[in-house]
Amino acid sequence: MSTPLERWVDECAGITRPKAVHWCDGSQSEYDRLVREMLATRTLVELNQQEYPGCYLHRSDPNDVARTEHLTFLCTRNKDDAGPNNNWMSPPEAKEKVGALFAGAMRERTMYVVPYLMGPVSSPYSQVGVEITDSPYVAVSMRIMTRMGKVALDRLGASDYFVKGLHSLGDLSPDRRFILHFPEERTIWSVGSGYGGNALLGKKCHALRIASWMAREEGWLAEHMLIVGIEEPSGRTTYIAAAFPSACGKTNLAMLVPPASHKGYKVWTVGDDIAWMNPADGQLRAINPEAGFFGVAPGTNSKTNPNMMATIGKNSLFTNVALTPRGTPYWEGMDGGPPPEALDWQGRPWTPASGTKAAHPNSRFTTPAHQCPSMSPAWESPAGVPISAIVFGGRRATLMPLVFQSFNWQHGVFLGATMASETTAAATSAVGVVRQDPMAMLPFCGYNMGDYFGHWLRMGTRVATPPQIFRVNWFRQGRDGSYLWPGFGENLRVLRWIVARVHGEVAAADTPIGQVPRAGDIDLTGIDVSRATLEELLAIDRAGWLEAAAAQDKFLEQFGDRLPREIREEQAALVKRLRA
Ligand code: OXD
Ligand code: MN
Repeated sequence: MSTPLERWVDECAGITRPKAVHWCDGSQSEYDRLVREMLATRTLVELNQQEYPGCYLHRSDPNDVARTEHLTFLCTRNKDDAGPNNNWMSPPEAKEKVGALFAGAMRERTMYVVPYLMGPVSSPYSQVGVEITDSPYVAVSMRIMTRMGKVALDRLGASDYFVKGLHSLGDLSPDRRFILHFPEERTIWSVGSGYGGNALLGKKCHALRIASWMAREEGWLAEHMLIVGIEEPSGRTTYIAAAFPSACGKTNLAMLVPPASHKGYKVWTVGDDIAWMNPADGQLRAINPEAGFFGVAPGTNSKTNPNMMATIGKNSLFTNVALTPRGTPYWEGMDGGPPPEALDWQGRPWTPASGTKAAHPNSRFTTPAHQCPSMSPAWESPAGVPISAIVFGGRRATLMPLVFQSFNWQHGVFLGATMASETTAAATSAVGVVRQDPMAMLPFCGYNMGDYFGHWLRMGTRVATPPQIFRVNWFRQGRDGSYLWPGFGENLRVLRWIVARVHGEVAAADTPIGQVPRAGDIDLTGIDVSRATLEELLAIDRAGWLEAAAAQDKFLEQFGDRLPREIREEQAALVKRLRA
């Protein structure tokens, strides 16, 4: 008797017609063999093995370098369930249109069956998924990003409860690229892209879009958040989950190194991109469903993120970075400045005089989390870590203060729902445009965001001690375009205020937008930030806020009667306070 998984694999093979089917066991020998095969086909290029042991470079198709939000769809029976925040296709139309692209798509290729586990091995919150793919690059990347192979099959047994992901590179043409989600069937279809966010289906597709749907049905939260523990000299550790849009510094914050002025502090990394938070014992407890980091390379160096530099020195895949004559990777902002010559991300000769970027702005590394020196001893804890604070942050050159706190849970949900941020190179659209991005989930929420806000509101009543909610902005600029706040390790000073608030150890000033620190309560010793600059960073520009409120209003109105009354009331109350 075959299992539900075997039957589904047979069904997919019947459609895609691969020349061979390989079931991944997740072993090192299997990984090594796939790497050797990809070196032979030039899908991977070996990096200098003395300096970067076990590291390889992959150059993607130049048209396939970032998430393609306009080609990403929710396929729910009822269009309103996908909401104005998602592109929608009806399931029958999607199956007909995109099914045709899968027909015979693997004829010349091997089909890899990749069972994976999202979450720690023995956690009750972990989930099994299986990705079928014709890309060996995807198969090896999934071994870094998830617990892959036998461990997942053992957990699944003969059950039919797993997320099904079918992926084919197709012909890599954006004209025949679709990333489809069928949350009612817990199924994902992705064709025409090998890019991480489109093709490593455990990540955005499963752990956010499908999981957010499941989370609403089951009473938990699947969020685009890093998770960190802040350990103070007293030994107390406080866990924070923080949502920032793609390429806005989640990874750097998750691996923050306390500045020299902060002896005795430690920042422990639990996760850098996704948090699954479940109510337990009156709190929200978070696990990181991933096992690796898929980080943005440009700007990563030993000042911005020394822990990441230590992590990626071995067993890592680099995608679309430049290659130096020494066989080492290079990207803009790397230590030591640009090499005199290199091959750029497309393999073309490059020098600093070329006037182009050597690495693609969204070039990435894929690297195992356990190699990171700041990994928390609790990062694989089956029960997760207790979350005391939730932080929402965007990239805003103006207006948004360095930090403030919500008045209560409902107001905090409103603060998340009205987040806006400047767009980045992580998706193929204009960069630097302010867009509303609630909870940093606009590209990842697998259902109508009006319902999502309602779900968030309810979650606050499901735990006796819900986390306290904050907004932050590290990216304020002065008139000359320079950053007002030093960021990176110095962000610990802001996290300290958050921790002190959570424990009831510091006061705050009530303002129309929320509770703002008194300038004396953010420690400035040892940094070159004047009291006047800090005051500017914490000031409330009422006229600017009224303008922002109008943009928020327009965004929220799209959700019509799916928008919870509480969010509408918070919006009206904000405007009233600003006008008072
Ligand atoms: C990511 C993203 O890759 O958010 O994490 O785009
Ligand atoms: Mn992300």
